[in-house]
Amino acid sequence: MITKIKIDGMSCNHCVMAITNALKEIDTVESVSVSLEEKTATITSKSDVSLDKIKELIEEEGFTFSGII
Ligand SMILES: [Cu+2]
Repeated sequence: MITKIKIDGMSCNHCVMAITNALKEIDTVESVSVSLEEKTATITSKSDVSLDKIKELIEEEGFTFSGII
């Protein structure tokens, strides 16, 4: 399944990599595509991913989870 979320606070490719790597830590996640321009992350996973977990990982990296698109 595909989950697309909005993230605020990214300013460069380092931010993109930090979020990509953080979200890939989730067991069921197969791939993550982050867009700096759109301020989004598209998460492909084998099954449902926990939004609470996504939010927690993003906030641990210092960014803001701004909901599902
Ligand atoms: Cu950055």
